[in-house]
Amino acid sequence: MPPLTSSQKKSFESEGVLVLPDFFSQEECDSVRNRMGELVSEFKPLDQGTVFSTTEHKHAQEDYFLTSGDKIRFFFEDSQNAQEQVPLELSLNKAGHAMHDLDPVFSAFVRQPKLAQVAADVGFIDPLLLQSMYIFKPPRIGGEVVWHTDHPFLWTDPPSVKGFWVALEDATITNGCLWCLPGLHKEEPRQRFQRSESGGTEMVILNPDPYPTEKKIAIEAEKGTLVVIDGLLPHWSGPNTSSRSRHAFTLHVIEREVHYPDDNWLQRSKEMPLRGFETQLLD
Ligand SMILES: O=C(O)CCC(=O)C(=O)O
Repeated sequence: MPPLTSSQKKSFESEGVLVLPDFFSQEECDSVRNRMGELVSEFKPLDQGTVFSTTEHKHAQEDYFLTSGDKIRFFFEDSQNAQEQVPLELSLNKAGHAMHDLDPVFSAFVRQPKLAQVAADVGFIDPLLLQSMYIFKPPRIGGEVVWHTDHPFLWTDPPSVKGFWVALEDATITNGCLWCLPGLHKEEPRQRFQRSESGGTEMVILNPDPYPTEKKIAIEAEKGTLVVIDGLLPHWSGPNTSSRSRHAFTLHVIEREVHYPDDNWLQRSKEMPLRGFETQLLD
């Protein structure tokens, strides 16, 4: 996999999104899918489950979510019978947020020269791997992910976060693929998600205007496709109304030499500092 071409780099700068089909092999995708299957089978839901919903936000006040930045935790879909589905992965919304540091299979998946090279090509100087999520988007109950940008959730001064989203299964309009608003990453952030004095979190609205979603484009992506998303690019995914799941993995990366505020929701313990790609570049 060669480094990005100059036209791909220019396109990412102007659009805020870059789609790279066949970036990961079918086997690489299956390695993380199978590993997640094992992690799910070890999970004891009755003790720990919590619902993750971008429309309801109840999770955002719960300790189980707020302390998950350096753990592997599971979050259910917000559906009446979600926790009774068999097998369990048919009820899960996502797992997060540190598979890439805690699990050897996920660590090997992200710490590959080809991914480190793309990160360098889209501008990272000294990248830190902040957050990983495995998104299940199960058939019929997989929920909408509302329009948002990633910077408000993973705030740095100056903004530096970028998302590396991987289709682990074919993502189509019917099973809830990503959509985005190309070019809008040049606008100022409209909100900031931060820890509140009460011990929970709050969404501070900086600009209440809705995004001009009539300009949205669908990112239908075959298994193995990498989608690089600027931290200020508005994106969305619809509910999965189909009979097929839409598994995806996403890694959020920030620059080391920026300010990472203490009131960001995602905080690591001192024993588990953020790490980089720790691999050679392709050049
Ligand atoms: O996979 C999805 O549906 C949403 C992913 C997302 O919002 C992200 O990776 O930042």
